[in-house]
Amino acid sequence: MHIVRFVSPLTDAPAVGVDDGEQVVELAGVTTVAELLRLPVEGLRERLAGVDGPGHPSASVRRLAPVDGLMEVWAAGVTYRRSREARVLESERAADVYELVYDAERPELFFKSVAWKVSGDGGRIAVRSDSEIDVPEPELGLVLNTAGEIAGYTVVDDVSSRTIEGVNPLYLPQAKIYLGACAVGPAIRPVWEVSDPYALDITLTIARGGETVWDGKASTSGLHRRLDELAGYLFRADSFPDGAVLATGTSLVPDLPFTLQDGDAVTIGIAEVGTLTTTVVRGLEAMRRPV
Ligand code: DO4
Ligand code: MG
Repeated sequence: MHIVRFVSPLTDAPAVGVDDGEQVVELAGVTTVAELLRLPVEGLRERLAGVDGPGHPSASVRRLAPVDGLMEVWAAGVTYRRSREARVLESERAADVYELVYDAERPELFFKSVAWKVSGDGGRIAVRSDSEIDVPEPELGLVLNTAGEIAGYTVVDDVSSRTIEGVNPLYLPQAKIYLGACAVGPAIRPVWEVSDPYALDITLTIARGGETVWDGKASTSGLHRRLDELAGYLFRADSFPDGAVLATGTSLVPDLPFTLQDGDAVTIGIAEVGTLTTTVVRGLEAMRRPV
């Protein structure tokens, strides 16, 4: 079962429902994911338990990113050995900051996106026009309720400019936060349905003109941190009245000088969680253009 945010065929407005793979049943009286994240995990489980049809055929609904209201997207960094190695290589002068943070007690956490800027499944992601090397970062996303409990899991793409981050780590916000840099979806898998979040396969495929130009596979078993530790640091000194999504870092980084190009199709799969597909555009104007 997945919690989905979608365009209701009845009202043409965003709605929230439960998808069992065959049909999506709208949740009566609930219009945002944020409302569900104000419930404790047990309350959410009870709220979803009795949901029953009739619904809309699952294949026919247009999914939206499962992020709304005052929800924020945050991300953890250098949580896998591969991320540490790739950043040490791309960094022009400050390679040791990545080695230090990998081993430090306090994790690296950074702000990624407000809700309205997040792209969903079937949407667009962007590479900046002032960057030459850009990559998707496929990451397991923790969906955290207002109490900081893990309520579910989703797929996050922490799209990043390696050019800008590589010049100076203080440029990280410009490398990581811009229109088109964050995609989340296609839905949320409730926490109680995922048996072992430390044993999930993650795949990344980048296709160009119908041909695969990069693909790779990893597993959350390589994660160097505990998930509740990452969530705990995020909630230590901050408040999230509508909950948050916390991306847990990447372990799939194409070797230099691979870069995303305009028109590439990026597909990220996480076992038991879902598959998120987006298309790359180049530059702000292309990202702003109506679909
Ligand atoms: O330290 C920079 C960002 C790292 C990151 O985004 C990741 O490891 O996924
Ligand atoms: Mg990342």
